Amino acid sequence: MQGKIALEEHVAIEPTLGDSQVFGAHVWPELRHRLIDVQDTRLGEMDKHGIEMMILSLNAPAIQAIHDIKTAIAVARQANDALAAEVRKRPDRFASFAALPMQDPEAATAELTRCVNELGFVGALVNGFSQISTPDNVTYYDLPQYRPFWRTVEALDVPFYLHPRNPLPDWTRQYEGHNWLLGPNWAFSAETAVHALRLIGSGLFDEHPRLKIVLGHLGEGIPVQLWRIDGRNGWMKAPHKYAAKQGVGHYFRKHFHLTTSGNFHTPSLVNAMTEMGPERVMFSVDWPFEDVGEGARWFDGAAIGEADRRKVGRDNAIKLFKLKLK
Ligand code: GRE
Ligand code: ZN
Repeated sequence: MQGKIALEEHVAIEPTLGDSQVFGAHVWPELRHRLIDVQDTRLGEMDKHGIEMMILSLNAPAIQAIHDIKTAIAVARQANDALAAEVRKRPDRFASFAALPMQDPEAATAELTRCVNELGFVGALVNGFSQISTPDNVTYYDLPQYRPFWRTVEALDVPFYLHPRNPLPDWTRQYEGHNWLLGPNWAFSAETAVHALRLIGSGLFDEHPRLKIVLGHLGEGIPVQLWRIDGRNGWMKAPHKYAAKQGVGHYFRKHFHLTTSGNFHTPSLVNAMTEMGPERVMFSVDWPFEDVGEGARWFDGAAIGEADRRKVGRDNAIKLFKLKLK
């Protein structure tokens, strides 16, 4: 399929580049090049595999792991200016998500506003919880201090991409002796799914009914668990005791959009489309950690209808991000 749009596609700047090295130390020269390159190899891969546009974002965990608040604010600004400069060179091929210093909710709100209103960014991509002031102070965005931030996200009418990061070493005892479970194999999804469910359970979406959240990797495992999350031994009639008014599935289907990033498996795609509706699933790769060619070849040949391929490959993203393409 020509004209695809991909939206979990990462770029690193000098201060965040090192964060990705642990995920590909054995192929670092190649991974490093892919992360800092925008207009050369990346654009070539897009041309070769029918991707008209990538929405760029910073690598992970990047800003979220900079516990010094002032530095987090400064590096986010530096990253967003760098992303904006790349988009300016090829606005027909690239758009961008804002990196945000969530360590300071007011600064994050101001930076998102600047990025959307002045730089033309189409949303935000945040790498999970933030470490604030000290490395072990882990903060999730369902907490009350983030409500003014969410009010602004809603008012700006831009989607918020909740992207994975690893849990901190202090919080990973269940993985002891099984480091292979960390990162994209498992822990990224487990961590991100819990964060998304925390947002739901906190009542955030009752307070802000127009928020739009994007999850990668076909929903970080949540779609296959939706029935069970709300089911809970139905005959016992034990309702959720949480702050939200409705069941989890209600909010997930109303406020969340999923991408195929790093999850090129047709049964999982079909399941996501079945649970969410084909309007809420969008093609993505997860460059540079995944290959554009592999993702594109899989998607182009996946056994889904052509009308759905068009929606997932292109039209849903144009609508959600209000992209101005010819
Ligand atoms: C990602 O961005 O999803 C990612 C990383 C590091 C390794 C693998 C991966 O940030 O999918
Ligand atoms: Zn990613």
